[in-house]
Amino acid sequence: MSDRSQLVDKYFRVDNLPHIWCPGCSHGIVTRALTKAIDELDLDPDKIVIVSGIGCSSRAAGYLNFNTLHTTHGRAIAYATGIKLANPELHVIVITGDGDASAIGGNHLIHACRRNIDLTVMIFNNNIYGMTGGQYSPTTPHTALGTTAPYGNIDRPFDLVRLVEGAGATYIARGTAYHTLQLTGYMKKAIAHKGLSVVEAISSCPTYYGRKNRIGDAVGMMQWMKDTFVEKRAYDRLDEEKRIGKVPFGEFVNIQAPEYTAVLAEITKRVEGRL
Ligand SMILES: Cc1ncc(C[n+]2csc(CCOP(=O)(O)OP(=O)(O)O)c2C)c(N)n1
Ligand code: SF4
Repeated sequence: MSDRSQLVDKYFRVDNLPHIWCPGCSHGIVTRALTKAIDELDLDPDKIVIVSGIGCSSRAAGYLNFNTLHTTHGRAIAYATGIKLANPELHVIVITGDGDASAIGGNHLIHACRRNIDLTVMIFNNNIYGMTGGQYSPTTPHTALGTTAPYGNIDRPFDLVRLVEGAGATYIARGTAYHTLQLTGYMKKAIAHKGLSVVEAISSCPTYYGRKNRIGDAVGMMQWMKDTFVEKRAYDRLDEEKRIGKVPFGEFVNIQAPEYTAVLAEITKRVEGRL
């Protein structure tokens, strides 16, 4: 197991640093949690492929020293599906933002869940489009402010956990950049899981989401995560009234179901045997 600085030397392309993230952006914390999970699982880096879309979060792929593919906005899961089908031995991990995954890429997300293909999808959810200047996304809370919602967001947000559960994902967890130990644990289980796994990592964008919604700077946003997100077991014990303004984090789904590439290999074997 590696310590903090060893993780950077071992898993980051130090030549590509410094990164572009704003001071206080927690995408870096989430990215580090991912490398820690990979380290603790002791996986062969050559067998890992990181695929990202477009957004501040998706820039993580450029900093990580694995096989990486920085693709187009919303299409990371489509590329990842192709990679996994071509070489099912690989651990294919998608890094995507809330906008990338659930707006332009929403259809890819739900259909990958439905197929239960063995991909791990890490959604860095900062509740806003960071890269393009703070427009509201499908996870921006109702009434929250964004550059395109100056009077408050009139849309109702997706609950990503419930969305992917409904679509058929077989491992689902929500963690936060504040509760990093737990987040790393969920990432480990997601990567080790056979089937479509999703980890929603609550991240913070102090530059747009924090500033526009007067949550504050980096420290203010950490405090907000600490105050808002409650471990599922504790949340489940709360009275209805005390749940107001709180969001549960933890593991929501962990089930086994036939995995897409395995089913495809089985069918291929059967068909070829008949030829
Ligand atoms: C086809 C296409 N449409 C729009 C864009 C512009 N664009 C780039 S990143 C982005 C949003 C990113 O937001 P999110 O996925 O939430 O990631 P964040 O930057 O917040 O980490 C958009 C709309 C694009 N690059 N390509
Ligand atoms: S704009 Fe927001 S999401 Fe993008 S790097 Fe800055 S703080 Fe992070």
